[in-house]
Amino acid sequence: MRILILGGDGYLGWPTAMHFAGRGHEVLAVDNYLRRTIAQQTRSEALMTNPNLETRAEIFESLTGQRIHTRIGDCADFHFMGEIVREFVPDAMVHYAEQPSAPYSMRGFTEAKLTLSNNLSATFNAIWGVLKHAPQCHIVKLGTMGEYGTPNIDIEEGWIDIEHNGRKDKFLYPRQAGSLYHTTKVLDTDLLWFYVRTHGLCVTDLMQGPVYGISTVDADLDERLMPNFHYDDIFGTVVNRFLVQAVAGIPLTVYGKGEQVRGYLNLKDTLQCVALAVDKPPASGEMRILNQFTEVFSVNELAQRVQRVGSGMGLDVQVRPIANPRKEKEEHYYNPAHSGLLQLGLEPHFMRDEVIAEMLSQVLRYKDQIDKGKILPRVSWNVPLESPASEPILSLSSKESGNGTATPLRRSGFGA
Ligand code: USQ
Repeated sequence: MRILILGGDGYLGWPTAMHFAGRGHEVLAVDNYLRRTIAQQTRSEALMTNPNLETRAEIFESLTGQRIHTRIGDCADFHFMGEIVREFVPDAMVHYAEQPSAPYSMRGFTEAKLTLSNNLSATFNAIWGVLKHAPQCHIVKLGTMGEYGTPNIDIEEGWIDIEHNGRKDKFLYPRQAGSLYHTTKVLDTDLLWFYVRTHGLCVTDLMQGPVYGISTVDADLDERLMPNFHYDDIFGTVVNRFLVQAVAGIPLTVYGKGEQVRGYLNLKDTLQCVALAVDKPPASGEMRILNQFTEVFSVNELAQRVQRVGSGMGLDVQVRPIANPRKEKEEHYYNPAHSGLLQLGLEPHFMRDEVIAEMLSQVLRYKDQIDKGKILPRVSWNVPLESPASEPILSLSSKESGNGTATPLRRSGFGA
């Protein structure tokens, strides 16, 4: 198949590109390095240095003989997006090309606007690229479990049957996201559903939980092929952050009461899920929504697991709850359905102690590269309105480098 990967330089996009190329597909990976730019501007660079997309593709080809085509450009620009789809005519398009950080989206007006316009424009352009140039193409869109929020009822897989005044109908499951980033994913879903209804697009919307891990079959070939492993407060997801904190001897940063429950999955399972979605598409005119995670944990459970396994490896792992910089329920009901991907054939890699130990061992190799100033939260959900609209994204002064155990970094619109 011809598979177009939007956001092919990302934590998930790059391993996905290698995964499909390794299975013999013709792959085109597209990216504009937005995440790299934001990471530099907010001092949130990944733990390992990752060569750029073109170089990684060359390294991958030299090691495996398999080619990944690359193009650098902005999916939010329809001139670029339309040309890409017209030239490549994909059978499937995997869409990751979004600003993926909830904290970044809550930092202030500039960041909120960038997140909204980038994410919605990329999705809109992807839809129109397909409508105009590749109408048979299956769009596999990465959504998020965060679209649903944490309602006090069971979460269904995308849809809910409602009976009202004696009549029944089926609707998108109610969405109530907890950050502007997550809200852009809700809006993406609505856009896709609109074009499925009106133009018969073929869409899979994957509602993914937080992903963890560094290792994939292809990334393990050479460290230059590793995914971008972030541990900072902006791009790092909670499990990856806890692994790095455990290795660096920084108390694990449980936010608030730590009873927030989410559905998690190993990076290897993201690859499986996306491949299953591509291999087994829905019918044209169908919007298939699948909840993409393998097991649920509270933040406290995650911290305890990392502490137990890390201590067993001789690490000094402490857990220290800190004030929650986010607005989210810290104790809540959580029971999301997730049978769709299992039915398609997903074989989960669960977060067993050996898996945590293996990830800690990998991070230990990069211990000297950990910047302890990147750990504490710098963005609060309470203060973004104070951030002046014209303020540049960020230039931290050297005195804000921090030591990882001091007071969180503070400045107007960027406090904790
Ligand atoms: N948390 C802590 N301590 C930390 C970091 C996070 O307690 O040091 C907590 C958060 O408050 C939250 C939970 O851990 O309750 C998950 O946070 P996260 O940062 O791992 O995940 P989130 O910001 O929700 O976003 C991540 C990805 C996003 C994806 C989402 C799936 O960055 O792209 O959409 O996971 S989900 O969370 O299911 O919406």
